[in-house]
Amino acid sequence: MKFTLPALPYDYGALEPYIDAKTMEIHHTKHHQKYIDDLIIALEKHPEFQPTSVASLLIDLPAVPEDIRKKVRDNAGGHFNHSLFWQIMKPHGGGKPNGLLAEEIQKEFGSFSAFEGLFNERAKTVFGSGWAWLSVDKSGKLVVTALPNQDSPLLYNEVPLMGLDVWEHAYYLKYQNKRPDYITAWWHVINWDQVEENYRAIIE
Ligand code: MN3
Repeated sequence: MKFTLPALPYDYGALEPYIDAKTMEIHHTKHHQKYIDDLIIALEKHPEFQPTSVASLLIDLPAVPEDIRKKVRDNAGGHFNHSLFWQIMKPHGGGKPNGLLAEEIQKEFGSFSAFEGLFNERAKTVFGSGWAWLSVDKSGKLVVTALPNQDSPLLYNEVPLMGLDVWEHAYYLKYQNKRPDYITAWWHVINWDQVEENYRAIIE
């Protein structure tokens, strides 16, 4: 299994003015790359252990050799989470989801704006570094959660549809301490078609 940095599906400046080009470039080529590098270094200690995918490491973390488990949790998490993050954004994104996902959001949270409010609240109140998530739990229900560090919903038996990185490295250059402004801006770049596709991949 080779772990490599996925190419962004758009240019670094494509999400301007909501997310600036410099932040995107550093985030992708330095931060995401570092998780991959550190994951590879950790796994090199156990050549007998051959994971089939980055997701499999997180879904079955107890199968990972104990002495590298924490490093794998953090760095496979970082790799998986960022790979998803790039996909669920696009230039001229935003708006609202359609189809099945829209129906399910309505059913679970009452309305799209109630869902948005809950998600924003989770994202704002992550203390320190972490992510806000929209995931599907093991009973098939949509859930909004906040998780610390690079913890993936996969660790908790949930499959993420979309996540918002609220580590300072994701917004500090442009927004400094104003995380709520970054969160508000981010809704303009969500790729709802991809989020819907992620949902269909789970339920169909
Ligand atoms: Mn990040």
